[in-house]
Amino acid sequence: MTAEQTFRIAAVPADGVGIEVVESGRAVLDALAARSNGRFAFDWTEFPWGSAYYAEHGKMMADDGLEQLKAFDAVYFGAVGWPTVPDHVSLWGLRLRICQNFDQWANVRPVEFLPGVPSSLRTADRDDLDWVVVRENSEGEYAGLGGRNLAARGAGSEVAVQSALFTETGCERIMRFAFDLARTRARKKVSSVTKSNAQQYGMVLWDEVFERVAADYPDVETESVLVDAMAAKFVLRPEDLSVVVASNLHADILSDLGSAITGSLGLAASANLNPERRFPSMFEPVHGSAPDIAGQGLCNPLGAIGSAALMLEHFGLGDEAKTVRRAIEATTGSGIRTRDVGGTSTSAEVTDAVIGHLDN
Ligand code: GGG
Repeated sequence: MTAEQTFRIAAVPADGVGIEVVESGRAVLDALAARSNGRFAFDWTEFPWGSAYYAEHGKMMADDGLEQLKAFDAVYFGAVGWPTVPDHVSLWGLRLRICQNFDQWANVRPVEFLPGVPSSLRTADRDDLDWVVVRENSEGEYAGLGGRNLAARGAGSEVAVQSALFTETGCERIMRFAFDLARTRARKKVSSVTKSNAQQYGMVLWDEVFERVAADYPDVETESVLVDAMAAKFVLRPEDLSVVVASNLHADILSDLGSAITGSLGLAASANLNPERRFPSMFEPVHGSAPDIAGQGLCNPLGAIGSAALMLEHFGLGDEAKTVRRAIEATTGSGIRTRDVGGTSTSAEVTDAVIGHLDN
């Protein structure tokens, strides 16, 4: 049967547990398509890029890899990083290469409490919190600017400079994205994060743009918080958060903190969006490749499955995204959980349970 709509997805599992969780996410999406009575289908192409590819070819992806990916509606990514390749080489050679070349400037990272998942922050009146970290994903501290005076290497006097790039355009677009997102949520609030007391150029520009953009959204509550205070707030007053917008580095750290305090990094989903849709967007769990548990069937596939739900939303399949999220909640709520969230289930058992709950 030919489907009414077929979405072409490039799967890039890459390294370690990325391989397992991408398999889980694909299984869930294929099960969903099989239940759609021909309304939609997914056409997958898998790319073998990553650290194993590097060992054979001396590069993390094919030279024409970006050209190949352009033909797809989305990229579904696993995780990058393996002990045989320096981390900065693997990250820049694959994940950041895709994000930056496809101008995926908005990284959306929802943080939420899931039923049955133990969290020390859970109390009777704080049981179903959720907030979203919006990460500036194209510049800031990860702009790749700087250098080392390698001539001094080994002499004990080497100097390295790593600059952060903040442009008014980059700041403004991510802030408008955050404000527009806040308008869709029950609590219309944007918290902006900086370290502008100590970093007096880029971060002060960020603060000034935030103030200017906020004036266009009088219906949205705002606050500006220093990153150290925001880290404390994540732990002490998460109920005060709705949308948190931060630079590449700050949001990278805060979103990991958010997922850890709601139970596990393995639960966290993310979308790297090119909002203009000139290039494919990329969907991936927040976690890395976890070499210590890779290949053992122990990793938590829910971050990757949640990322697949974000991809469904991107395809305009909002109801189906809700179905997947409900199935995730039903799974954790019924006690089917991997080790990282206090359970004993394998990755395959969790994946099967999610698929089993798609019909409910
Ligand atoms: N699936 C996400 C992933 O592989 N992350 C590896 C990593 O080190 N990322 C750094 C970053 O998020 O910029």
